[in-house]
Amino acid sequence: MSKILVTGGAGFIGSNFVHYVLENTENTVTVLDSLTYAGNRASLEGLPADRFEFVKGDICDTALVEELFIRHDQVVHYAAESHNDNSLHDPRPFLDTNIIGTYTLLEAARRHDTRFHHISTDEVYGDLELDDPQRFTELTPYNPSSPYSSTKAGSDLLVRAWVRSFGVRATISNCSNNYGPYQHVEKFIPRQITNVLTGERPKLYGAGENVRDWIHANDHSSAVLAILDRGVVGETYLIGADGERNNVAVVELILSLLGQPADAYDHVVDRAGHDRRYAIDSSKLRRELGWLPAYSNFERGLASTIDWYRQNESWWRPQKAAAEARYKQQGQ
Ligand code: NAD
Ligand code: TDX
Repeated sequence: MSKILVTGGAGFIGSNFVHYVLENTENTVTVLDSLTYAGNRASLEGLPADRFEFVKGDICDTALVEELFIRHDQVVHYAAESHNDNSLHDPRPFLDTNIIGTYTLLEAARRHDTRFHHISTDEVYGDLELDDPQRFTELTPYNPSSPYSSTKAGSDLLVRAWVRSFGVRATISNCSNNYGPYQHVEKFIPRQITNVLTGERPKLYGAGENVRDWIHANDHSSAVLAILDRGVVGETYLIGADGERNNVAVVELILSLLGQPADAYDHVVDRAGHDRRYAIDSSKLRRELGWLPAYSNFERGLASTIDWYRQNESWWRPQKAAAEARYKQQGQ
């Protein structure tokens, strides 16, 4: 049994991980989260009080981080500024949280010899052409495109340096695009679902040909647990579920699942520097740690995600107007 500290546990993937750990293991969990616009305490409601604690605070706060590392065996680090579009308009918080925040945690892991798992993204590898037969592997060179992905790449490199220089017991995972419950409505899939639910049309950037490799958040969580249990310190593992789809196809599926005509969407201004395609080869994780995704049917996973947004309007409603106001300013 472990005491796990989860940074960013009030965000989308972190909160899914916390639910997953408490449902599937006997471990206890403490969440450290500063509750930025992306963090939501309501994502952590109903958890067992004897195995779950919430601490509101910043990962850049050295004294608070020190106090928390003293009483935990393992740290899983999800906290980040995570949205590419925001990073194009105001990069500074991305440097503070993704770089300085990760540095602050690594120094504590070094002082306390804490097992540390760093959550990262496939975006550190840049993008692929639509017709490239290759997918990203652990050996693909780093080539990030946006302020967001460059700060994530920087944080990965800090972790690698702290492993090599100071012997920190860390692993890294780089995962593809997640979908599922508790995702902020600024992101692609929840934005389109909640647009339709509020009588608006989905908004596709540019032609909508860009490809993302979708994985359900629960499959991301099971992979992270496998790495915490059986991963080799110093190693990087790519996480993906062979879910490549272009954005038009995803919007058409959302429209059809919600009973709307397949062409009831708008094209809007494209994202600056928009990555064409991400695709993950997760064979190392499957081969070495025996991991397999459970959600092999994207349409079924998307349908249950749509149901969740239908049934949890009180969770997403308060975010919706502000997120759309930001997009409107950007012509998106
Ligand atoms: P999110 O934006 O939904 O959640 C981020 C959480 O971190 C929020 O709860 C926020 O309050 C918290 N946070 C931000 N700055 C903080 C700080 N300084 N101190 C403490 N807490 C802070 O993000 P997400 O989509 O859940 O992503 C989580 C992690 O997974 C990120 O590291 C991201 O890079 C990575 N990732 C995301 C995806 C994806 O598809 N969303 C894919 C691969 C990797
Ligand atoms: O309204 C939209 N219309 C649209 O066409 C939005 C919000 C997005 N898009 C496109 C842009 C991308 O091609 O959809 C795709 C997905 O967009 P996002 O949800 O913003 O995700 P992405 O930029 O791919 O990054 C996500 O996956 C990798 C997460 O936000 C990152 O945190 C993670 O690292």
